[in-house]
Amino acid sequence: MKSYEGENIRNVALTGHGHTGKTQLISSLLYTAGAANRLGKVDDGTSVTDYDEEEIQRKFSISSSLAYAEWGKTKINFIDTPGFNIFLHEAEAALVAADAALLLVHAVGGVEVQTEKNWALCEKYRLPCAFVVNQMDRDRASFDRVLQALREAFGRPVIPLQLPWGEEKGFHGLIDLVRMKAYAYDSNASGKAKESDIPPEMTEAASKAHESMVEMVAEGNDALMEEFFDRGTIPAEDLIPGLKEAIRTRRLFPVLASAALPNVGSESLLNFITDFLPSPADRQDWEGTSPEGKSPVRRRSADDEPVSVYVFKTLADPFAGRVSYFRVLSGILKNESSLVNYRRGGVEKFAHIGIVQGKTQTPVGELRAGDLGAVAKLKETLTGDTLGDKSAPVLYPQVKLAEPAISFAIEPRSRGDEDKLSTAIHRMLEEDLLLRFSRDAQTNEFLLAGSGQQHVEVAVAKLKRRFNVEVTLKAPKVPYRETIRAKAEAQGKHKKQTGGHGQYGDCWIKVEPLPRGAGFEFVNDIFGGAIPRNFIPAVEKGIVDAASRGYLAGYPVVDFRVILYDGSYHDVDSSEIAFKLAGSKAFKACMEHARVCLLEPVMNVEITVPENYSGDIMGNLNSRRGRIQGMDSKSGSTIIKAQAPLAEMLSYASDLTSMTQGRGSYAMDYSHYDVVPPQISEKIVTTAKAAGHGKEEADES
Ligand SMILES: Nc1nc2c(ncn2[C@@H]2O[C@H](COP(=O)(O)OP(=O)(O)O)[C@@H](O)[C@H]2O)c(=O)[nH]1
Ligand SMILES: [Mg+2]
Repeated sequence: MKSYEGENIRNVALTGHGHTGKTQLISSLLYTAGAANRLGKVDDGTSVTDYDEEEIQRKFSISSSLAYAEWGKTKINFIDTPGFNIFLHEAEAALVAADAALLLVHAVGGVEVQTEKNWALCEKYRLPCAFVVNQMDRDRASFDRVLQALREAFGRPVIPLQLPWGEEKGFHGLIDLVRMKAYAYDSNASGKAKESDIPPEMTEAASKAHESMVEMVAEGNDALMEEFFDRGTIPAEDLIPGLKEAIRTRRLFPVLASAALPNVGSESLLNFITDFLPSPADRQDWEGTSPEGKSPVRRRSADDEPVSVYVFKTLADPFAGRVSYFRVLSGILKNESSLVNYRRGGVEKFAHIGIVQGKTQTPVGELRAGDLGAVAKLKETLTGDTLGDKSAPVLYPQVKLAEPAISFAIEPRSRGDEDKLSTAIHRMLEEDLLLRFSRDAQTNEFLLAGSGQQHVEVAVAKLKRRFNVEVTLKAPKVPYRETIRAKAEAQGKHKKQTGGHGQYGDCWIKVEPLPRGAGFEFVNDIFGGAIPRNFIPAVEKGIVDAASRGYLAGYPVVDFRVILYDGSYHDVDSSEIAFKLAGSKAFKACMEHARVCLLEPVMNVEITVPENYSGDIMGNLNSRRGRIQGMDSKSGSTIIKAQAPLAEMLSYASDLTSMTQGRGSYAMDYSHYDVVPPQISEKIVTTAKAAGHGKEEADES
């Protein structure tokens, strides 16, 4: 394929609630544009972007994937994203690659929980966005009702650029409100249309919608407003640039209609993407810093800048190894070039760069600023890394994702599985930034944490299918943590005189609480060599190890600072191990006075139930230590927003089903960690101690 210049590229992410048809729509668009020689279908497992076996089997997208089509002079890169709550982090990580989003909305279901979440993500990343009301061919589909709901949710700047022609099964075409023409689609799912004048029965509705759209475009643009007042309308050649600008600056959010499966609307949508959505060249400069983070560095998305790329996705392929998906943020990336990884320091060779059509990669000679591609076998590069020209250092900020919400113990089925587990899991962690793997220091169980039960289940299924490692998933656990609420200081001294060589390590440390989410900080405040410099990392290691084993109930201690300020050593007897043990002892001694408490994850919960259940649901939330944050009603349903501790929500799925006879639904994601109330904390600590956790553990020294 020829190499496309930024101006002629569109990077479009398809986002939206699960099952709105994102994956199907991409397959249909590719077919219409001639980029695929048959119409791939999600339902047959033949779509282009749901190619992973887990996706084919479950019939929904789990990770983001790429596809492309050439349409006129333009290359369109599609980024398919998963719509389900528990995989939203995947969608978010991939948005960096996009210059605009198509937010799909179900023509029957309308605005759903993930519609709002994806809208919020577009807002967060300042992504221009258009709504596509898909599945217009379904029974009870209604463009008007969905438009109404979109306006209620997102306001007046939501404007239709098309009207559907025909309803439900009879939906066969579109009225284009910019060009004021009608397009009747082939019934053979080619996605191609015949242009004609607007049919008489639709002229009135079309004129009305056209006028209000023109008015909205003119509203934010003085020159257009004048023209509109003078002539009562704006000709298409002036309207198009005005509309384009309004979309780019997020002043207007167009609404389009489609039916991906019978392939009605594809040609119009491809035209919309090329004519109205911004190209990489239209975007603001990328803002990064120098690698050490001190001074700002800006790069234009242009070929004449030094090359820099950002890795937005990593795939762990059992055969090809690690595959990195990237966007060229600036400059031209040539095949076979070597770039510096400015996050990690090493040099990486980009041998065999390629463009990505679902699971297939096609080698290319170069990729220009704004384009997307992939490369296999980078040595140490992971998602979120910046790589660039060795003479032009830059580091772009990483997308900061949420924390895992739930953790499960997993047990290898056999000895063979246990041996392979750690390697396989570590490759999966590279691919999915929200998965966490650890080992419970007391029980020795392997723990796998993720955004929700299904997230962890999918990970376990992938382990088996891709890496041939079988594990059993045990009951969920709440990933409690511990933290301190007071400053403390103490000495840790390890001294032993047994026979020949003795052991001697001695340190004094202070501990201080840090704000939630700050993690761990170590400050070396030793003056005059009270502890030789080479032993200081050992002290830190001893503290980190002890903190990971917890103090109260065996959960990692977080959000605190340690200041190492004094100590002593012995010329012969001091060793790394002795200082490590001293560090660990000092930490434990500090904990006795630092008012240690338990932290628990608190979740955002959004529950949708028929109105008459809302009283029961709220009462029940109260009994789960929930805090109601807001209520909304929408066409007979009540939407309750609340925050509740994860520990109280583990069985919510089945409880909600029985409370509402299956008519309620909910979505939940991680919000923050909060202190566990004393009585509850006491019980957790007692149970943990009975299981052999916590401070009663035998001192290893
Ligand atoms: N009738 C009809 N079904 C569709 C349409 N688009 C998608 N579907 C079906 O809706 C389901 C979900 O589609 P999919 O593309 O996986 O949705 P995604 O989760 O948004 O990617 C599949 O069974 C599709 O065949 C459409 O326009 N009309
Ligand atoms: Mg999908």
